[in-house]
Parts: sequence; C-alpha cells; structure tokens
Amino acid sequence: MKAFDKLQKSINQKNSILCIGLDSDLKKIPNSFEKSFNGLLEFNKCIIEATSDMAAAYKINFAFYEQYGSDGFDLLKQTFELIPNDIFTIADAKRGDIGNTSAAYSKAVFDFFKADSITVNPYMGFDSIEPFLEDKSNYVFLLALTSNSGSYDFQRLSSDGKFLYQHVIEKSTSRFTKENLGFVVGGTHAEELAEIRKQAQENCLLIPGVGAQGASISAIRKAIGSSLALINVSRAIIYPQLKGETDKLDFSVEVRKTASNFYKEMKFKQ
Ligand code: OMP
Repeated sequence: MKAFDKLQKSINQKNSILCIGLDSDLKKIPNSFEKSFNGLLEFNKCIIEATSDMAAAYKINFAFYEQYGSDGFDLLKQTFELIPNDIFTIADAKRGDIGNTSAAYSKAVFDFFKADSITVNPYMGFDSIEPFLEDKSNYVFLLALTSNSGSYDFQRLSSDGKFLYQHVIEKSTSRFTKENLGFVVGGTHAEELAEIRKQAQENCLLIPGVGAQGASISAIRKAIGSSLALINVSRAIIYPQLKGETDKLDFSVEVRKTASNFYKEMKFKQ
C-alpha cells in the first residue's frame, strides 16, 4: 500500500490527527523501568500499547536512538516492529544530501527500518530529495517553517518578495505530488500555518510544537480546519508527571490519560 493511502486510512480509522513522538531517552524514563536498552524498549512498548487506539501516527526521532550507537540502532529497529502495521510511521531523521548519499539514507529508512515516511531537510535542493521518492509509494515531509526560534535565522529571509520557506513550498509543490509530499510546520507559528495551509492545500502538514514547546492546539486547529495534517506531541505524552512510588501500570495509565486529553482535541472530524 502507498504510504499516502496508509496515512489517510490511519487518520480516518482513528478519527485522529494525533501523532505521538517516541523521543525516548534512557535518562528520562521512570524508575519502574530498568535503566537499560531492554528497559527503554519496554518503555516504548508500554507507550504504544497504551495509545495505539488513539494515535494516527508515531514519529520516531532517530537522534534519541543514534546517541547509543549500535544498541540504539537495534532499539530503533525493534521499536518500528512494535508499531501495529496499520499505523503510519515517520522516521524523523531530517536527512538530505547529494543524490547517491540520499539514496543510501533512503535505503536505510524505507528498506531496513520499513518506515512509511521520512523528514527531509530541503536545503540541498531537489536532487537531494528525489532519491527518497524514487519509489513512488514513499512519503516525505520537507522542513518548511520549523517550530524553533532559529527558524527566523534563514527560513524567513526573503528573496523575490517571498520568504525562503515560501519558496520551498511553492517550488516543491509544483515538483512533487500531494501523494508523496508533506511539510513540517511548527505549531508555534499559527498565523503562518494558516497561510501555508492555503499555499499547500492538499499536502499533509506535520505540526510539532504542542506540549513542551507551548503551541496552542486551538490556534492550530483554527489555522488548519479539518484538512490533512498530523499534530505531533512527544515529551508531554511520553513523560507524564508521576507522583510518589509508581509502577509500570501507573505509567501506562498516566500516558493513556494524557494522550486521551490530546486525542479529544485532535479528532480529525470534530
Ligand atoms: P516535543 O517538543 O517534546 O513535543 O517534541 C517535538 C518533536 O518534533 C521532536 O522530535 C523534534 O525533533 C520535532 N520537531 C520539532 O520540534 N520542530 C520542528 O520544527 C520539526 C520537528 C520535526 O521535524 O519533527
């Protein structure tokens, strides 16, 4: 099945645009989990089992796994395997390089990890993006306007009367189809989000920034209406506030409770 079809199916089946980010860090897992790679895998398993009926997608941030070298690489593979087959997956690897290097990155993400999609940095141009889409069933989220304060450093520089991120969207929507291309837009920029939604009406928007980075869900919802999008939440769901002595069951109950609160605000059809 094409990744784009799976994305739509996953959103429709769950009636959800909630994407849960597995930015899992050994230093931050609760004491009820062993401080080991097995413990970290169990932590991910608990989160997935507690939320898989609400999540339209899981985003796995490669950095949190790569920091552990070969153990992290194994963990990454095992984490992908824990995710039920019908749920859309995003390899948040932010790749992009000269053609043959991008082709190698693409093999790793789509053939080895079997992810449905990848985040790609567009800075090196179309020939750095195309290898990820050689197989037309893949899906790419291009960084457009990121959630961080550094997004003002380059992405908002203007040329020909437009910001750089607007050029990225305009040029890449005319080059690639909505079946293959989405954009990452930080929920912290709700005003620009509304304008980007108009510019790229049918591409899926991946919107991080809710929770730990403080973006407003209602402002995001107002900007995107009921269009195709995923709103990502990582830390605010996977590290819930636990009080006193707790066990794995308490963790899983709390993760579910927090995810349900986000889910209620992230129904696809409200
Ligand atoms: P939380 O702030 O903990 O919800 O995590 C946000 C997640 O989204 C992290 O995995 C970030 O790497 C990622 N992210 C951003 O925060 N901002 C962006 O502009 C883009 C991304 C991303 O591409 O996923």
